[in-house]
Amino acid sequence: MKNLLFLVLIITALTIVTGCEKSTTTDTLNEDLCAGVDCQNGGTCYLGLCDCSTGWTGSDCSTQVTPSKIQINKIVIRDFPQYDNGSTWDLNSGPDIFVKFALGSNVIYTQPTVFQDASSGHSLTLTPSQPIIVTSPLSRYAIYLYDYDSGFGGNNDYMGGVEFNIYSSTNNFPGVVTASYGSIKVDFYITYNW
Ligand SMILES: [Ca+2]
Ligand SMILES: [Ca+2]
Repeated sequence: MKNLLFLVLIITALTIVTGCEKSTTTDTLNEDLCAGVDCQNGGTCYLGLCDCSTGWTGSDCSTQVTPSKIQINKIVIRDFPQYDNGSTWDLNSGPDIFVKFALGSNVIYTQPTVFQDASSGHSLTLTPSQPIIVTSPLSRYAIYLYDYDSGFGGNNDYMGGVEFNIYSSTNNFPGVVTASYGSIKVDFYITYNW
């Protein structure tokens, strides 16, 4: 009988604890403290403070965290100069385009193949075998276009280039960044790492 009473007491105690779980003091406090707190960019409020998603910081998660690196997974050349001072790039055919990606004079990537006899109006899509890594997102990088004539390191026609910002602290981390200048237009498909 004593044992049975003890068991009943335990069950009663458990029921009270379980019953209280849905509305603890913390929940009420959390609701109070989080009233009017608007956490941006997927952040969640806990006890009045925002717990931000990766890549965001600040009291309301509206400040970007500068990525430690940006990966370029794909490059699409949407437009390029049609003529070399009024002449065609090659005698009887379109340019054989390849690109270089650089930081200042430091070439980070040289396309190992060419887009043979490219014609305007058609996008040229380049998917590097390994993503190109940008390690200094706030620096200005550059894309250069060449018409292949006699070897990747040899005498090629320089078609033009663009220096551009691949990242800015207020750009909301777009998946595609466009570098354009004159008749050059190149899209970079990128992902971010922190
Ligand atoms: Ca040429
Ligand atoms: Ca050609």
